[in-house]
Amino acid sequence: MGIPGIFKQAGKLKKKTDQQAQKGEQVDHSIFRIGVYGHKGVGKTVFFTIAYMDSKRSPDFEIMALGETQEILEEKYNLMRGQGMDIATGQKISTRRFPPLSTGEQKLDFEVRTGRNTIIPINTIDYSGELIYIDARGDLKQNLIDFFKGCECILFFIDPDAIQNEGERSNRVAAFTDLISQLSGFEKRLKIPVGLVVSKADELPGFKSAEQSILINKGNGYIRALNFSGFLRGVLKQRVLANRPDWKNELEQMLNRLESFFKPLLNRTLDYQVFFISSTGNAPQVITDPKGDRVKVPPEDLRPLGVSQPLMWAIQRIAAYRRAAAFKNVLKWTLLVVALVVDLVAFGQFYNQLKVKNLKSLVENESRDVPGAGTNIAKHYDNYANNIIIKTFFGDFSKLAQAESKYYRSIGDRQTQKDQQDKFGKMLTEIDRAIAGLGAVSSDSAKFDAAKLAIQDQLGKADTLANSFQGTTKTDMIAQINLRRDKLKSVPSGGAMVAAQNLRDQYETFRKDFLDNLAIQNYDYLLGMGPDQFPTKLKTFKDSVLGAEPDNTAAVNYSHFIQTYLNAVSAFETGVLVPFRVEGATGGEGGYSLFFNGAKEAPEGEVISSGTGLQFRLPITQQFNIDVHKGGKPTSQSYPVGIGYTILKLNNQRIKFVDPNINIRLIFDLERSFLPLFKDKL
Ligand SMILES: Nc1nc2c(ncn2[C@@H]2O[C@H](COP(=O)(O)OP(=O)(O)OP(=O)(O)O)[C@@H](O)[C@H]2O)c(=O)[nH]1
Ligand SMILES: [Mg+2]
Repeated sequence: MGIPGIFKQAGKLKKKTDQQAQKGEQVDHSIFRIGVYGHKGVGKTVFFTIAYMDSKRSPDFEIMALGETQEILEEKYNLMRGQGMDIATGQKISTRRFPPLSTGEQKLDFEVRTGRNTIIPINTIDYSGELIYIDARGDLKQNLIDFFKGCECILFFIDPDAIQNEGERSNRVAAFTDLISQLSGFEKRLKIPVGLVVSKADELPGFKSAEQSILINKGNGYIRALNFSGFLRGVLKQRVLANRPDWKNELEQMLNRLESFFKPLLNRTLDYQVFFISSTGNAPQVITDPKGDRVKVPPEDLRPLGVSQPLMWAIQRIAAYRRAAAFKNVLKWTLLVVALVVDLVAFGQFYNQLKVKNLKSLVENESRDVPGAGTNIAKHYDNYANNIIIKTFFGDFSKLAQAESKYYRSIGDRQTQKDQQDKFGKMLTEIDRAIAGLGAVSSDSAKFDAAKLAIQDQLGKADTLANSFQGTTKTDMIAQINLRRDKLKSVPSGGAMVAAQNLRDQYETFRKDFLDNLAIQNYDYLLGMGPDQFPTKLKTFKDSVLGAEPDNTAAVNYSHFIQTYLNAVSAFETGVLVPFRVEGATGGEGGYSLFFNGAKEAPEGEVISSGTGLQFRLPITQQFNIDVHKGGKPTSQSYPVGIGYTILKLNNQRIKFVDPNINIRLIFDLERSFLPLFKDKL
């Protein structure tokens, strides 16, 4: 049939309806009119054929074809199964083929048995999809539109190719939007259910089973009332998708592409559904026909998926509408309630949007550099998440916000803590620098004191910061601060430093005096009690100068050294036994003895060469002589020993007390007695 033929046939159909009306025949309202709206090649004819044939296998949903419909569909099915007949030659065709593209319109009459014995008559038409392109010629298209206007449910078919192809998609969107607006007229609400049917779903990699045929599952009907993003979220979080992540992703992508299809629906009706069906189940095969052309043929194993779903749904929805229409008032109220719910939801969304906007600006206004920003941001999220309306009606949003809050709280804390620790580190560096810089201003006591005050102030701030931490971090920080505090304490003020230098100088003078006199073994001076002698001078310095500064650590230390020295001197005053030994000088003779002539306290006795254990008590309080005897008889050698400490001078060269004639030496063990007492004391 060429184009004119199509017009002729369409004209006939129109005329028939007109005639029926003229004759006063009642249009049978008990018939369910279901419109399958689909562009060329979308799979309408194959769908009708397969839905019909496949229903024969289903126990509770059977489609019976009436009159010529049966013939038409069975012929097509046979063709698909490879049992067709070439119309031209009358020969059997044993290769499987898809039915040819439709021409014109073909009325299809069915009876559907649902459940046990409910029989529902159904009317629809199959037609060439050419007819519905938006720029198709006038009256035929109008005829189709008239048919659709009489329908109680529309199934809009679209195939994956058209969804993927942007140009084709917008074509379909335009047709769909046009259809919806024609159906709803001036009224905003669409009064019939509309199903969006994605045909040839076998072309979608994630589509595997009939379970995936229905988009909005039982119990999730509310998502139809949401705006598109809410709808999308609602769809994707359905339980059936939980274990099909691939399908979920694919679905998300596809629904996003289909967004424009939902827009006209979302505003006009709550009664819609989306289906994914495949009439062939398995993908079609491509073969080379006898003429050498590549043709697509049905797979050998036809396993239709979900094909009965759109029809079952259409029947259920129409039945529900009819029941509702029987109670017009009820319907009115239902619609009102539905409208109210929609409005409420809309209001809720508006409220939520405001809240989200507010939240966004609050979060954006938080300066990230400020410590605690993370916590503040988390608080904003918390406030939003805990808003009772958001919590009740926008649970998803609330949960998301809670998650954000948790994230920011952790980041916030971590970030703040790190920032604060860095800050603390910098403070310490600053304090150390300032303490080190005190020396430079020590001569100017005003500046010095000011600088010290500033450091104390910084230490106070560091304290505050440290106290904002907890646990070991805090303990460590406080220990660090205390170290600096001690350091600061030990830095004397400007004046104090000068004084300290003075004190050090004076003490050093004393030390030098001591060392000088020790070098010349001026023991009378070092140990003597006279006013000009060393211990007296030392004591005066200690009492009058050092004693005046009991808080000065250096002064206290000097006093302590001086006191030990003076204690040692007192020990000498009461007498210290200094051991000495007599050795025969190299090549010397034996048989000598020493006599301490006139010495009360000096030990007496025979001194043999290398004898040990003899002692002198120092200081020596009376004059005496050491006489040398040989063979028990005095020789002419006699050595005078003076009062005081002069005897110690014997040690001047270690062997001072040597008589070269008799070759003995008298060795005072000053190393062990005197020097340990005084040396290094000062
Ligand atoms: N992959 C796949 N391809 C299909 C399926 N159904 C139909 N097709 C392919 O789509 C082509 C067109 O299918 P038809 O049912 O004739 O399409 P139509 O909507 O009736 O097209 P018009 O009659 O021109 O409006 C077929 O020849 C097949 O190649 C299906 O379930 N899966
Ligand atoms: Mg067709």
